Formats: sequence, C-alpha cells, structure tokens
Amino acid sequence: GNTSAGGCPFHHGGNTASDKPVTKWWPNALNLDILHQHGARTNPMDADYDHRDAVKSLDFEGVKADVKKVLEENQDWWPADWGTYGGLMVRLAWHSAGSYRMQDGRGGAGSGNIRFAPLNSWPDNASLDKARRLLWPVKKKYGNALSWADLIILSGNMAYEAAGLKTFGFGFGREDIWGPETDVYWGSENEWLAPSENRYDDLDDASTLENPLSAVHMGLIYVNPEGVNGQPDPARTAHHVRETFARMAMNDEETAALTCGGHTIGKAHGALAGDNIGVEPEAAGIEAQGFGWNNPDHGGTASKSFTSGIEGAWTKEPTKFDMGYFDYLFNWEWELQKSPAGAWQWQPVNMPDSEKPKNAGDSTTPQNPIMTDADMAMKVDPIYNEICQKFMADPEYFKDTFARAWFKLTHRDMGPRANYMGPDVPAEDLIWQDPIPAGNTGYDVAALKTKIADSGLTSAELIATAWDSARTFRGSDKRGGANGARIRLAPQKDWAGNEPARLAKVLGVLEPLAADAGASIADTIVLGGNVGLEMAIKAGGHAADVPFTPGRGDADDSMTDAESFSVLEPLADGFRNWQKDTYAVSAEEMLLDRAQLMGLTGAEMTVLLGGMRGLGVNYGGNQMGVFTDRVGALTTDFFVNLTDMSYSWHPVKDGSYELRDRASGAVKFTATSADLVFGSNSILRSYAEVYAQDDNHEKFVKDFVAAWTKVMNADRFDLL
Ligand code: HEB
Repeated sequence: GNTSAGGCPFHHGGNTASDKPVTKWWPNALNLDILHQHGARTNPMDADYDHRDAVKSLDFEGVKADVKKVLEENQDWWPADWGTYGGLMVRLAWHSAGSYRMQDGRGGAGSGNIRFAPLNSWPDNASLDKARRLLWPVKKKYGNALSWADLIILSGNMAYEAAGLKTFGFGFGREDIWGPETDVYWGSENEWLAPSENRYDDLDDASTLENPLSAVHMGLIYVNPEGVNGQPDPARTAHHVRETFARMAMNDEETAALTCGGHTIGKAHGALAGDNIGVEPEAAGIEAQGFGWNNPDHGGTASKSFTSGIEGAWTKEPTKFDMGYFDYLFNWEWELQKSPAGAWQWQPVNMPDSEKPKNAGDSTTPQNPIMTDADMAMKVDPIYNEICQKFMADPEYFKDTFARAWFKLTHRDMGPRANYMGPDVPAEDLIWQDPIPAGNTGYDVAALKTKIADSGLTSAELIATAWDSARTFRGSDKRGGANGARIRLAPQKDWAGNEPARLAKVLGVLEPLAADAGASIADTIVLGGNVGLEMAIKAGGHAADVPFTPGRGDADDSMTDAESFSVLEPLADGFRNWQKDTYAVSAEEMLLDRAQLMGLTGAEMTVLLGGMRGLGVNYGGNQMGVFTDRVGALTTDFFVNLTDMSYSWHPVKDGSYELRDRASGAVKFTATSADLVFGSNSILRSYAEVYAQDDNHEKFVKDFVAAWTKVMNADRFDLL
C-alpha cells in the first residue's frame, strides 16, 4: 500500500502491480504467457461470437458515410487542420500498419494493437490517441461488427478518398485483441528513442539493424525525421529509410511512393516549445481518461498543436491528393532551420508568401512548408530521385503506384485474399498475398488414403513431409502453411530443414497418386501425414481417425514471390529436434517462438513435441529426445521417461544431455534442451505430467490428433 499521502497502510491480497510479476525473480525462465495472451478469459465477446459472421451483417456504406462525416466535423477539443482530420487519420492508419515487420510477421494493423501499450504510448504515436477518440462515435454506433482494427485502416483509406485519390480498395475482416501483445520483441532498450547505436552493429551500415526490428529507435515506427540520431543528413537517412521499409516488405519504388504520397496531405505539428507537453497515455493520471501528451498551451486552436515538434505542411494544398509534394521538393532549394519547438526541419529558401500553404488554424496566414530529413532523402538519394522523376513525368503512374503500395501496407498482415470482406475488396490477385488457386473437394478421399498406405512410404516419411509442409504457418501475418504445397517449389524444396532428398523421394511417390485421384498435391501431402499418423496410432495400441478436410490448392511458380519466402525458412524446429546452426538464443526459446507463431497453446506444444519424438521424425534420424524403444508408435514414452526418477540428467557437449541409469550409470537416452525443458520448466513439467499419467493415454492420443489437425488446418482460410 502507498502510505506517502498519509493514508493508512492497506495490505490488499492481490498482486495488482505490474512491476512485480511472479517470474521477476527468474528472468531466464521461458515466458510461456506468450502462448496464452488472448483467449476466452480476456475476450469480452460471447463464447459463440464469430467475428466474420458479425462483419457480414455490417452496414458497410453506412460506416463509410459516418467515417466521412468524422473527417469533416470539427471538434473543439482537438481542432482539425484546415477543417479536416484527413492527415491525422492517414497517420493513424500508417502507424498502425507500419509496425509490421516481415521477418517474423509480427506487428501491423491486423489486431487493433495500437489501442494498447506499448504502441498507444510510443513517442512516435503522439496525438493518435485523439484520432481514435474522434472515431469512437462510429465504433460505438456499429459495435462488434466494426473492429477498431478495421475502423482505423478504413479511416485512413477514406481520408485519401476524400482528398481525391482513387484507392485500390479495402478489405474488412481484422479482429481486435483485448490486451497488449506480449510476444512482440520491440528492442531491448529501456529508454524511449535511445541512441540508434543500440540496435545496429554498425550504424553506418543500415543492414546491420538488429533483426527482426524495423525502426531505428525504440518507440518509432521507422526512421528519425530529424536525421540519424537527430543529426540531419538526408543521404545518410536514405539508407535507413531503405532498410526499415525493406523490413516492412517494401521495395524502393513502394517506399518512395509511400513517403511522397503520405506527405501529400496533412502537416507536422510543433508550433510551440514542447516544454509543457504532458506524459504519454499509459503514464497519464486517471483524470486524463486515456489521453496523453496534454498540451496546456494549446488554446483550442489548430495553430498551436504539438506532436513531433516539426512544424509545417509539405504541400501548398495539404487537403488534396495532388503532385504538390514534388512541386515543392524539386523546384525549391531547401535549408536547415529549427522549428518553433526546436526540431530540425528543412525549409525553402526565399519562398514568397504567395507560394506558401496557409496556416492550419488560420486560413489567412501563409506559413513556410517543411521537409523532414527523410523527405529530403527522396531528392538527395540517387535511386529515390530517379523514381521521383518517373512519378513527376507520369502522375497517373504515381497515383497507381501509391494506391497499390498503400493497399499492401494496410493489408499485408491479413493473409490470403480469402480473409478480406466487404464491397471494396479488389478482384486482382497480388503476389504478396501468396495466392493459392481453389482446390478440388470432390475426389475419393478413402481411395487415395488406401493408395498412400500401400505406396511403400514409411509413416515417418509421410508424417515428416506433412509436418514440414504445414509448420511454416505463422498467425502473425497469416503466411505459410500447407495450403498451396509451396514446399515443392523453390526456395522451400531446397531448404536444409526440409531434408531435400527425403522430400524429393516422398513427392515423387505422392505426386502421381494425387494426379490419379484428382486431388491437389497440397491435400495429398497432408492426407499422407494423416495416414502415417493413423499407422503410428495403431502401432501404439490405439485406434483413432485423423480428421481430414479436402480442398487445398496447388500454387505454382508464377504465384510465388520466391524472395519473400526466405523469411519463412525455419532455422530451427524443436518438434523435429533440429537447428540449422548454433544461435545466441536457446533451442527452447526458438521452439517457444515457433509454437507462438503457429498459434499453439502450451499443452498443444507439449503433446505434439512429446508425441513426435517417438514417431521417428527427428531431423536426419537423430536420436535426441527419443525416449522410447518403440519408434514409429504414438506413445506417451517421452513423458513417462522424462519424469522417471530411475534416470539422472547430465549436460555433455554442444548443449546436449545424457539420461543415465541411476543404478548402473549406463547412458540410456540423449537429449537437447528442447527436450529437457519439459522437465525443468515448472509449467511445462505440469503439462508433461498430464501426459505421463497412467490415466491419460486416451487423452494423449485425442489431444495429439487435435493439435496435429490444428496445425494441418491452420491456413485453411478458404473454409471460413
Ligand atoms: Fe509521415 C506526418 C515523418 C512516412 C503519412 N510524418 C509526419 C510527421 C513526421 C513524419 C515527423 C509529423 C507528425 C506531427 O503531426 O507532428 N513520415 C515521417 C517519416 C517517414 C514517414 C520520417 C519515413 C520516410 N508518413 C510516412 C508514410 C505515410 C505518412 C509512409 C503514409 C503513407 N505522415 C503522414 C501523414 C502525416 C504525417 C498523412 C500528417 C499527419 C497530420 O496531418 O496530422
């Protein structure tokens, strides 16, 4: 209890303070909470609530009309610039989407995460709390069917439409989360905007930015607008723009289009010294009611706003989507100045008042436009400059390039097109959506099963191939998975983790069977895994059918952007006890990361790993963690032996371990830390005990089959 105010000490029983988690004493323990972040206990919707069903009932045109009204209706508590909130809403949408990084697919606009810490309080997201509050009446009116995540992106999209841009389209279908994400690594710094050196091996080589990060500072979406570490130098900034945008999956042309098109509307805010600006929302007092960055000197006028500290618009008519950004950037000389708030910004040399945009809160006063260091990079960097020349020569090309890049930015983490909903979904397939043609459902599954069973392939070959095909799935951006059978295309077929020789052998047998049956190869690979698993269940003395849903399709090379698949390559697979190399992070941490991306719970991860150890599917046939002499059968032996006190455990070399018979000292089994963590970590041990228990053999088989099926179907958005 806090007694500093002179009150009586009150010792409540609950640990309600977040700086004292139970695990703070043992910072090296695995954070299994990342597997259980969002669920029935955090989600206030009814148990049978189906977000996609709700969206189907949404009055889309009504929502759009109401968002349009919000853009144009001035609210005195946060006055609009030039009478529109368009710029603000675009920035809200862009900062929601721009936290995406392709390395692990985490971040992005797909979950409404910007409502929660840390994103709601990042220095870069200043004033976006106001943008969300402006949208609240629309959220309130349309309720469950309109997620915050959809509303935020829609508002940016509508803002562009209102400014005169024909957008590429819009997909509804993002489902909100109800608390902060805890799995996303945003960097190790404890200080906002800590020097960039922290996250680069060499700040002069932008490619050395720590993976998977895609921003130069803790608390920013991308680069520092004033230059590297706040030191203006557009040529240098250009390298960091290029790298951070590449990590958001954007090439040079998309990056230039986004930056130039982004700053075609709206303005930067730094009209007064920021000395009195209040703390961010998470740190603010109760009376702030979720608002941060209180500006006591605001005086209720748009002329006195403060956000980044940079002050001014980029174009003469900042409410219109036009070519004004290029007109200014390329037709004027720009010099370094300080804004009224003391931030570095570039201003035009000797621009006459008649050429200037008007002040955002006072349409009679001309005000100098500005460029950030990143804007200057578009002119100074030779590659961006050349792209801008092309845009200037062909404004229609610029608009189309921008509209497509904006659509990609705001939809990239939604996965395949099947996930888009609503009247404005574009018909065109885009390569970054990893398109998959529809598959056949009308073939004789039972007959194909029999043929696979009689094909001479072993259960281990079938199971390993199906697993490898499915395991690339990541819920973070809904990429990867067994659908499409891209495992038979480059680059996946050659990934070391896929054991190319075994893969080629299995595909050589399955492909003709698929063709004969009229089934996709993707279906046949998964069905093969099921056949193998049913054999293993039988060998373990049980009987269970493994559910199968046909309909996967086969992608081909023309639908596959091979380069963008490199981020899906597994560097480790704890389920098959394999690592491509030695890494700074432990095998069990990599296992946990993968399990989280696959959407598994702790118990599912446990039952899958323990069960698979006995199936003979370890990488390259290695014996690590194979605590059984019944290889090929689905048994609980892994758990029984892991928890058996007749063994003792000894670290040997290269992070591996031996299980020795306590009495004789003889080595009985070998293991990795990805095996023994199920005995050492108290939470994982509790799950391992469940599956070691004498009463849970049936449960084990049932749970294994359910978890297996979940992995095989994780990417079946076509069934939604
Ligand atoms: Fe931006 C704004 C920076 C990109 C869109 N930006 C802004 C600002 C700054 C920036 C500083 C100011 C804020 C305030 O308010 O103060 N950006 C930046 C950078 C980059 C960017 C550095 C990288 C290159 N943007 C971008 C993009 C987009 C954008 C990509 C989209 C697309 N922005 C934007 C807008 C705005 C801004 C719209 C305005 C807002 C208002 O109006 O409010």
